Amino acid sequence: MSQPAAPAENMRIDGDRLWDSLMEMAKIGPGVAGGNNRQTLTDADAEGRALFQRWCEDAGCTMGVDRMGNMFARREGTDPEALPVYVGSHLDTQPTGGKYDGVLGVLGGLEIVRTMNDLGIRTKHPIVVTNWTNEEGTRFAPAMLSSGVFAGIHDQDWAYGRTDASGASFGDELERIGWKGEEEVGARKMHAFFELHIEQGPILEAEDTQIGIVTHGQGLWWLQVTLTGKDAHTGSTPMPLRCNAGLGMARIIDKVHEIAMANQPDAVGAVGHIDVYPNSRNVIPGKAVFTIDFRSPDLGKLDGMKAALEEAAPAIAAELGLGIEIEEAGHFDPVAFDEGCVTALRDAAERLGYSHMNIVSGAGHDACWINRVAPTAMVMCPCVDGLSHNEAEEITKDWAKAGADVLLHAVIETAGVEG
Ligand code: HGY
Ligand code: MN
Ligand code: MN
Repeated sequence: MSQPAAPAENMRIDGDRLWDSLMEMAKIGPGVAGGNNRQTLTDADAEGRALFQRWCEDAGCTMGVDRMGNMFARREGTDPEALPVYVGSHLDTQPTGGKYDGVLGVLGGLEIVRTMNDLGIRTKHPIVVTNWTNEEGTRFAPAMLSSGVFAGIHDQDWAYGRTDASGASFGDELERIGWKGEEEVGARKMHAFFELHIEQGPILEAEDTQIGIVTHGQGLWWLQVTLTGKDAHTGSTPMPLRCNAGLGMARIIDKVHEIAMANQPDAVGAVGHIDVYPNSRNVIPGKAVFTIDFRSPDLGKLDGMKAALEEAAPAIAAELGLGIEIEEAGHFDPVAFDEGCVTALRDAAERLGYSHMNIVSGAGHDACWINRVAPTAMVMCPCVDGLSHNEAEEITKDWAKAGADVLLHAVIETAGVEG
């Protein structure tokens, strides 16, 4: 007679329910091409938060909110004194974002609570599902702002003062949408933190692998460069007399690419944010403001790229008669996640029979900061063509289910099942 499957092997989430929740959330803050534009602290963000809170309360959780708007939905454990196991990610999106970046981790966390309710599972440690405010850093730089305040990296008042392109401040916008909570940021202590996230790169799909066990995350530098030249007529100004900030920006952008290519295979560099003033067809730009994004899993390469840029950019500016200012707009060193949490995820994938591989996260995540204050690890699922930060971002229902199944098992194992 065949051995009955170990009870745990049959413990799976409800993939259809998770998918339906993802599709429901995706209706809030729709993009123009099938994805999402639910930027942080907008009315759409507020609407998504309200839906998430309703779902959590329907699942028997109590919601706490801290002074950065971070949301914490708590499912009680049998030992109320035990530090909770946290799961979660972010509900805010890029302006041309996908339906799954961040959202899968938040709603995957809710799904494991719903599944534990269905199965009548009681854990020793409470479980808390989290939505971190402003992970993307696209409206208010830097990325992972609120998990950074929670981890003691950023000062709360400094974060409140961050402004968007219109000059609106983070603090005012958080107040305006009604999600400025009372809790002290960072007062909560964690037994562990797990984040489920789409890979946002091509590796898992190319390797035909269902699960990424994230052992490390690459580090990041965001450098905001301001070049100052002189507005002048594009037609009547002789070439030798020009102070063209747009030309300086173009040469520095090319230099960013050159520096990243000189540090292959483990380095990337690009400029995604560009503002040119006065941005008129027949005016030579007198000012250019742009942000350089360097990343590498190798600390030496990461800091070396920054140093190379800080040497080259002023020389380019001087050659063109431009003023230059370089501001550090975001930074974190490469991250090594907690061995115990990583093993819990890998054992879960093994037990569930999902193909899995170790992977380094190319993108930054809230887990990169929470790793500073609690044992932390991440689990990833593939995404189609490795595409993300694009409205065409896609995953399959099976990939979402596999990731949430692994999250379920790792969290239950870490939280301890009682009775
Ligand atoms: O920039 C990042 O890596 C993240 O998607 N915010
Ligand atoms: Mn994300
Ligand atoms: Mn993102």
